[in-house]
Amino acid sequence: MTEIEIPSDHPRRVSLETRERIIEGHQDNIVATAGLLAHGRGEAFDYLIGEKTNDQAMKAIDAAVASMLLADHPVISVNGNACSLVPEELVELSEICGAPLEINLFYYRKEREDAIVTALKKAGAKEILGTIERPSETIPELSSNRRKVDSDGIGSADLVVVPLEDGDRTEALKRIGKFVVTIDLNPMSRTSVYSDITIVDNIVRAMPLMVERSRDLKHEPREKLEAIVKAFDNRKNLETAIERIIEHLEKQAAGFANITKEENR
Ligand code: PTJ
Repeated sequence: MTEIEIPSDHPRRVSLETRERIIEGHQDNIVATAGLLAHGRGEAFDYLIGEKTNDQAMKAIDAAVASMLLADHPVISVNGNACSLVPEELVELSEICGAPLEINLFYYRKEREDAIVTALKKAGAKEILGTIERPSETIPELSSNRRKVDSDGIGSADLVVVPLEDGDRTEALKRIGKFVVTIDLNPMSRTSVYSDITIVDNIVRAMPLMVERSRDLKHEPREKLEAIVKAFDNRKNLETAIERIIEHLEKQAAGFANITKEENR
């Protein structure tokens, strides 16, 4: 149940509504308590990027979607935060790209798994991998609960989408040869740095755009998709993402400088 009614003209309406969704997700067992903190960190970075999807994030979205469409066995890893914020989009993207959804939790509890299954089914998911009764295997050299993966999902995937992920598993997935795509507002996180493609944007904006672009790109020839992925360099992508933050902050600082000049007149 929503705790507050947010006025439609509130300047921070979208951010507050997103926050409410995370709180509700926590009350419903979908989001881990640490997920509330992770969301707050995300909010802070979103402020720094100007709460808008920039040109660089759009390039990363295209490369991510093209790589998913090219993959033999892409899989989308779902955690509590992603499920609470964008359940319908996860299902849509999964269907368009033929990428099954796999629940993979850092803070595993059976109640959380059940709550996420219910939310994904409500959003239209027909098949959900990664649940306790499914055949599983372990990612070597990873101590967290995330090491347990579905044998028909992440276990045999060539590409894994890991939105809002912790660094350890991204590194472990890379070690076993997976192509990793992530969505992370922090361009300096270990996940951002280890991934092959990092979309530096809020998942609530990036996911609907990924759905839209996957619908468009699905009809493009393989060569065009391959060219998009080949032209993408994640190091440069992250450098540009940080430059965009600096540009945004410089604009903000210039705005304050002008106000001060006006006041001193
Ligand atoms: O549901 P579980 O048990 O699997 O746990 C999920 C969390 C998110 C708690 C777990 O993966 C975790 O602890 O992640 P971290 O290490 O806090 O990393 C999450 C990353 O996601 C951080 O770099 C945040 O800046 C980023 N982030 C948070 N909210 C958003 C985001 N990125 C994009 N969109 C967001 N809305």
